[in-house]
Amino acid sequence: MADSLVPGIVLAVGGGLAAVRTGTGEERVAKFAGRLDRRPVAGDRVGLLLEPDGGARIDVIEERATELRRQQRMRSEGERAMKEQVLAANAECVLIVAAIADPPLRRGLIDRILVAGWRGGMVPLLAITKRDLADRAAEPPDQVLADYALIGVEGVCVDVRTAAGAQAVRALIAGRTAAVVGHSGVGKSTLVNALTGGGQATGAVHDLSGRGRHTTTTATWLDTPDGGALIDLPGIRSFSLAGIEPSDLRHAFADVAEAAERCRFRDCRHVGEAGCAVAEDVDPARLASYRKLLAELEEG
Ligand SMILES: Nc1nc2c(ncn2[C@@H]2O[C@H](COP(=O)(O)OP(=O)(O)OP(=O)(O)O)[C@@H](O)[C@H]2O)c(=O)[nH]1
Ligand SMILES: [Mg+2]
Ligand SMILES: [Zn+2]
Repeated sequence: MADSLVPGIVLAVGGGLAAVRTGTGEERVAKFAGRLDRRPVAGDRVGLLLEPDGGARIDVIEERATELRRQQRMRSEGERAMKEQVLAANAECVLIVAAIADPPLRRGLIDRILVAGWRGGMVPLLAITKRDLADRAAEPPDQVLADYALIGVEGVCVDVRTAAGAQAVRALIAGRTAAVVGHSGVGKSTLVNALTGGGQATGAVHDLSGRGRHTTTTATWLDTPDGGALIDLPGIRSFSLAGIEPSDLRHAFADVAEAAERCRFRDCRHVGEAGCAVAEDVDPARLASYRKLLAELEEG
């Protein structure tokens, strides 16, 4: 990094500007240098040129240790135009948040984030929220947690609004940096607030003030008191995978891969062949999600 630049971290990006924090803890609003070859995102480590008027300019974006990427459909350029989008940089973990109910839990979405997280170099973690709504759950949360534990994903099921729930999520993250991802309204900001000491308005605040539901619109980096940080992300409705090969699915579907070794036929596609161990041993919800993703990747 050139002598005149100071190191900083990107806290949030919006409207062609970034909120950054310098190594000395000072926060500034920064412009982007014209020569940047990509857009900075929350979590990026950057080299800043500090301007005398209190502004700053991002001159360098350092190589990212991890990246959470997806494809985004471009509204302006017709139905099929897709663009790669980096949601967060340098998080050690991706905390996948899904509610038991309201909105309903979607394994397909969890699996997509899981694949993208592993591919991007992050440790995936699972927080199932709204435990208090268990009587409305389509499937028992313990079953969901057990299925993911089988492939090495640690998880908890909590009511985020309780102290015990927040503590369980805190223990899961264990002082690391985590990008917090999931469908809108599952409780991401609620848990980020609980773990960072608040400061951000959440649904509850807005419900009280009668302004309707609060929705996070910008990825935001927030420190946790235990030395880690959380990147609170806007809710996602869909998650299209970017830069993923079929072979990248093996981590997220280790249960399928393991059973496949016991199929009678070496080239078994697990679609009704005799002696198929996958059909026999793998949870049908897991298998359905795997098939859907595989078909999509093979098509693309
Ligand atoms: N019953 C119940 N409600 C919860 C729980 N966690 C969060 N909520 C409520 O769910 C609503 C949405 O919470 P948020 O934290 O704003 O959700 P979010 O995931 O950040 O939503 P987006 O920013 O739109 O992506 C709020 O009214 C919360 O109070 C929970 O464990 N149980
Ligand atoms: Mg939010
Ligand atoms: Zn098979």
